[in-house]
Amino acid sequence: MIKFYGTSKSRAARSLWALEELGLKYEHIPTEVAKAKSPEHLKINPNGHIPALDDDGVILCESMAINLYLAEKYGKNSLWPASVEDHGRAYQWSFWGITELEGHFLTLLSHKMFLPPDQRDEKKANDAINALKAPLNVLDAALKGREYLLGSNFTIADLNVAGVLTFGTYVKFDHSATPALQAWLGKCHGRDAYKKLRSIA
Ligand SMILES: N[C@@H](CCC(=O)N[C@@H](CS)C(=O)NCC(=O)O)C(=O)O
Repeated sequence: MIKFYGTSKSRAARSLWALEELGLKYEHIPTEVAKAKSPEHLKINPNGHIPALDDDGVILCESMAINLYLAEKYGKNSLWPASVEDHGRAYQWSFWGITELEGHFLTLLSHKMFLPPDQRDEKKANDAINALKAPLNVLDAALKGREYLLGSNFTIADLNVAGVLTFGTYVKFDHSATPALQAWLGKCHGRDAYKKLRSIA
C-alpha cells in the first residue's frame, strides 16, 4: 500500500503528478506545509518537509528521489526510459531542475507573493528573473527539434523539470523568449494527470 504525504499546493505536487501519471492507487495524507514539523510528520520525514512517501514500508523523502523511484519501480512501460544512458539523462535533468532553476523561482515567488507586501523586494524578484534566463535558454536549446527531453516520449525527466517550472505558473512567468520550452511546457502541463492536481488537496 502506498501512502503519500503532502499537498498539491507545495513541492509535493510534482510527486502527486507522478503518482497520477502512473495510475497508482495510493492513500493521500494531505499534510500541509505548516504541519511538516509536527511530531507526527517528523516520524515520517525527520527533516520536517513534505513530500514523503511510504511504499509498503519503504519510506522516502525528497520529491525528485520519490519520482525517480516511482518511475523506475512502476513506470517501466511509461515514465521510466529504457536505456541506462537515458536513466543518466533523467537523473541529470531532475537534479538540474532543482539546482539550476528551483532556487531562483522560490526567490521570485517569495518577492512576488509569499512574503508580506512590506517585505517584498522588487529588485530581488527581477534579479531572479534575470538569473533564470541562462538555464531557461539551456532548456530551450535542448528541446529544439525534439518533442520531449529524451526524445519522442514524455518521461520522468520531463515531469520533474516541468514540475519545477510549475512554480512559474503562480506568477504567470513569461516563457515567450524560449519558444521550444514554451511549447514543450504547454504539452506537459496539458496532460490529464497534471490537470487532475487541481482537484487534489
Ligand atoms: N528538497 C525537498 C524540499 C522539501 C521542502 O522544503 N518542502 C517544503 C514545502 S514545498 C516544506 O516542507 N516546508 C515546510 C518546512 O520547511 O517547515 C524536496 O524536493 O522534497
